[in-house]
Amino acid sequence: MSQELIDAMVGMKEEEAISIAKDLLDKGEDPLKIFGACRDAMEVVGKRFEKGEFFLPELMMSGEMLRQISEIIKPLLKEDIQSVGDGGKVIIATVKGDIHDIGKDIVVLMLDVNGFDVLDLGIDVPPEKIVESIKDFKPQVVGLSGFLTLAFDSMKETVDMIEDAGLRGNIKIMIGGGQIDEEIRKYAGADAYGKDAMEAVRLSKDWIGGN
Ligand code: B12
Repeated sequence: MSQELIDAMVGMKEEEAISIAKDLLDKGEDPLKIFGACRDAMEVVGKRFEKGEFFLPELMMSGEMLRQISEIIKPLLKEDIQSVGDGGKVIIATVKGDIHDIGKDIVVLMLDVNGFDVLDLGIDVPPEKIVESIKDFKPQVVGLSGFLTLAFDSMKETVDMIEDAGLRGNIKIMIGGGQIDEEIRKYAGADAYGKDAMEAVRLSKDWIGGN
């Protein structure tokens, strides 16, 4: 059934994909598994785009399908998940030059339903804005998202600017997104790399004290 969802998404069959996702939920499928299938579909779409078989409209359509499926899943997660992060503040942003926000939005959603107070700064966020927001919002954790190769430098620039502003000692920085890995974490000088939204929750929970 998950494979059917992947096929529908890769086949750009919007209505079919949404209806399969709804059916899976009705049958009691774990919402996070549905996200997993969506991710696999996006992976295929991305590869086809790379090979020149898909173009921007397909990238946009796949993004739109995932956004709609997230909207359906959201209320169920709110009911399901026990709050763990009371009192924790997290800032999340997609870094400068990058406008991919679907992965970031899932991270925001998962932190939110887990009880964290999340400030979402949006996309293409310059380091200066992140520094200013840290001063105002006073988070314990900052999460930087990016899907493009150019995001690596934006992440490094952001971490450096946080350091230069004298704020680095008070906060933990996690990074994530499509191309991000442990190597990029070292390059950017972040504290941790998270492969998915659950990892973002786990890291925040560990850092803020697991309340
Ligand atoms: C959808 C999509 C788009 C949509 C984005 C819509 C949107 N609102 O986000 C649109 C059409 C706008 C788009 C545009 C472009 N895209 Co695009 N896009 C994708 C695609 C297919 C999927 C990305 C996605 O949303 N995945 C779904 C989510 C759920 O992914 P996920 O990784 O599972 O997310 C989890 C983790 O990453 C993690 N996570 C995410 N953020 C964070 C943060 C923290 C702190 C933590 C801990 C974890 C974490 O948690 C998430 C949830 O579990 C990818 C291919 C791919 N497979 O990644 C290409 C891809 C990222 N795009 C690519 C490109 C080239 C572009 C464009 C430059 C194309 C163009 N010529 O204009 C533009 C860039 C514009 C810009 N300046 O940013 C390339 C990047 C190549 C590179 N090396 O830089 C990719 C890899 C496609 C490819 N294979 O070529 N794109």
